[in-house]
Amino acid sequence: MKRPDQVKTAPDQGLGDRVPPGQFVTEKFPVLTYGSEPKINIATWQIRVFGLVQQEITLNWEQFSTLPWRTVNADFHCVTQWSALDNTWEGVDFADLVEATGPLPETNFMMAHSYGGYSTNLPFDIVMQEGLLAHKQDGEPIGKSHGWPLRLIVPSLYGWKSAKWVNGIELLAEDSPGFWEQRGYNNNGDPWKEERFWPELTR
Ligand SMILES: Nc1nc2c(c(=O)[nH]1)N[C@H]1C(S)=C(S)[C@@H](COP(=O)(O)O)O[C@H]1N2
Ligand SMILES: [Mo]
Repeated sequence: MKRPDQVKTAPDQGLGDRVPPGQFVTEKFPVLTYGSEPKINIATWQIRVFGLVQQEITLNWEQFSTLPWRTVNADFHCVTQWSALDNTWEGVDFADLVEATGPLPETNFMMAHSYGGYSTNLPFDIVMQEGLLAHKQDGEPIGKSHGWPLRLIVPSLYGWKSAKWVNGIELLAEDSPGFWEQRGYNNNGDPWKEERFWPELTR
């Protein structure tokens, strides 16, 4: 892995403290998918919220679309060092969907599950605060390769925490590593602290 002091960083690009250390700004929004892209039929699409809840819920697309929508403007930072600035996302507040289930007080973590088997773990308070279940990007339905019809967006963490094709939210008391977190990615993934890989891999 390149060390941060060997790569061109944000200050060279005149963006000041807008871009985390070791990142390059890209104009386009690249696709980053491990494995093949799941094929999703909107007629059978579902999202399920389960685990430490009073009342588990499963919604189809029609039911999901009746929830209140909001728009979020955010930057996106991938651990492979590209950052895409000023993305507009529209969708449902993660907290609105999850509060409908009555999360139990011992919920400290969550796992996002996706069509195709991808997963990523997150601290519950961060996602409740800023998580968006996004259906549109820059005014258009999210592209099929970018997670259509629904992806999680958690702007303050590296992109791998923003699960595409999300179909499950599992509330947990104990943390447990998701797909990339089991394969060498840092458990937390804060781009401002460059929490890219397991500490023992970057030493
Ligand atoms: N289901 C799923 N979600 C995923 C991934 C993936 O491979 N599968 N890749 C992650 C990574 S590493 C990044 S940087 C972003 C990339 O999103 P994009 O392909 O829309 O740029 O999605 C994240 N979410
Ligand atoms: Mo990524």
